[in-house]
Amino acid sequence: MFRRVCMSIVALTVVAWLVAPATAEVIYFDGFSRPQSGLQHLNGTAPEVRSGTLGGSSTATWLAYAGPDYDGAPVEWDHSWQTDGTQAKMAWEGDPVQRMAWLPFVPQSGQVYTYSMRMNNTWAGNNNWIGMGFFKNVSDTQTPYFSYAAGPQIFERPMGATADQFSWSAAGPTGNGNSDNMAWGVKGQHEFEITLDTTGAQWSTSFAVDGGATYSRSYTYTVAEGNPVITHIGMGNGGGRMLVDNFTLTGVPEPSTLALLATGLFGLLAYAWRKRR
Ligand SMILES: [Ca+2]
Repeated sequence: MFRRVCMSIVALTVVAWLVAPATAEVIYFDGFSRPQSGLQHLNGTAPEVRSGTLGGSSTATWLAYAGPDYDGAPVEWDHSWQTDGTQAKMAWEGDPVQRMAWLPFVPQSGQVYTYSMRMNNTWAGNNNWIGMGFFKNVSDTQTPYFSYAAGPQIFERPMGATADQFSWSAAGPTGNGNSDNMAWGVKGQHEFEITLDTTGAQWSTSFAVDGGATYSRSYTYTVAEGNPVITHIGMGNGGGRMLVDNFTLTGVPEPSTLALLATGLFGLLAYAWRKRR
């Protein structure tokens, strides 16, 4: 009888595991809904969700800086980004310096990560771009703004014939924001998404703006390029100003993790049943 019940539980667990779709786990979320009045610095504050799983940190706080200025002025931590209670915005202090905001993140293998956010470039000057992506070597002495050598990133910039004409382009080892990697659209609020698939030996990444309706690209890192080294995810500008909301990083745990959980659950059930008996 005991064996039969156990076998039934095992069978049900396996079936449930096979049938249930792998669900995305929220690693980070920030809707920038802070209990505050007026503007406050983003730097040093915690995102609304910081699960501490799948490569995120349970103690993560935002790192935000302005600069270094093109003239070599030092990095200014904490002046570059603010929250207004509902969204985050870039503080504007006159100079078109880089203003970045990051959270720590080291991707694990065997995952499918999705990094998404709503962004609005509110500054339409020539080539004043904004963007988001995966980065490495973030510290107070190294300020790696958007660089093709880092992880996958996506940009929006007004470089068209008119101020309302915007472009989107993706960057990675093989996509450097060149014209063949670009799409044109109109200024305004858009939904951005980058996926990073680490399930294969060679990682792959894809980009979508407005669910792919406005922009869509993907590629796989070659053996020669190697997979990117990533220590943070972030957002920022190269002269533009931006409003952002619904910053989200999710991961889908690999099946072996779920199988382990299922095995543990089965063990507990069997133990409870036996004790009851
Ligand atoms: Ca919000």
